[in-house]
Amino acid sequence: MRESMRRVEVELPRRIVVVPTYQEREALPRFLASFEPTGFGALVVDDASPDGTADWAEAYARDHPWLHVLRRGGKEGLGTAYRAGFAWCLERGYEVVGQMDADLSHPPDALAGMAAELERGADLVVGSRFVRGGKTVGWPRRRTVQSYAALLPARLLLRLPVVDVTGGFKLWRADALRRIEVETTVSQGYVFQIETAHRAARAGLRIVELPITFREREVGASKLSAAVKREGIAVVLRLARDPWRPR
Ligand SMILES: Nc1nc2c(ncn2[C@@H]2O[C@H](COP(=O)(O)OP(=O)(O)O)[C@@H](O)[C@H]2O)c(=O)[nH]1
Ligand SMILES: [Mg+2]
Repeated sequence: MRESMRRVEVELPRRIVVVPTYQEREALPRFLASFEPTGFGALVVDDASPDGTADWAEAYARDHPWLHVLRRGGKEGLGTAYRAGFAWCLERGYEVVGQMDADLSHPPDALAGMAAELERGADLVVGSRFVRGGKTVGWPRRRTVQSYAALLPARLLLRLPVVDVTGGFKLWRADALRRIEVETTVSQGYVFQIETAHRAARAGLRIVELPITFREREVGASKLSAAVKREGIAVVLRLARDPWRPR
């Protein structure tokens, strides 16, 4: 058989991490370089970033078959990006689906230990800033106070067993995402993290938190806005009144 006719079967990883991006053209190349050795696949979900994040990612994906890019029409919010990304991964039969920020805040080398917890029987593993051994680097005190101000009332009102309920570094067993019916979550923005933690707890999933070191971004800017915070309060209050019930 001629070389050119031989089809090369590339075994794609059955584990993938969803990486939402908005205006991350500067951070993404560095993130992907540090991510590649993990052996996980990555799905970049970009909301038409004007800085050309998606164009760059698509070009990079041509030589990096473990990378996929989902382009969306406009900035619709972190929660909607995750819903679209999770649907993409579940349709394609991935067994483990994760979440990570593109700004190098979450350490890729923690993924192996998180995956080991799934193999030991966890349904959801949270890379946690706020359990013993976890920490945040580069956060002004104001940001720590803000984070606790969001996290503590949400934890109390919803009786969440997770400490780092607002964090965005997680690995899910694909079946666990199906159990929580992630496609029917309602959050547009960052409160998606709390909504999914709430559903995970209500569904009785086995949740493990592992300590991580979170580093505040050195390039690009945070997308956390006042509207996102307002939606956070509204959704938490709604969930407290009318919690989701597993089928
Ligand atoms: N696709 C998409 N990604 C978003 C959106 N908002 C934030 N992100 C991404 O979500 C991740 C976390 O956002 P970031 O601004 O770092 O939030 P912070 O760490 O809380 O300051 C980053 O990778 C952002 O690019 C959005 O509306 N759509
Ligand atoms: Mg960030």
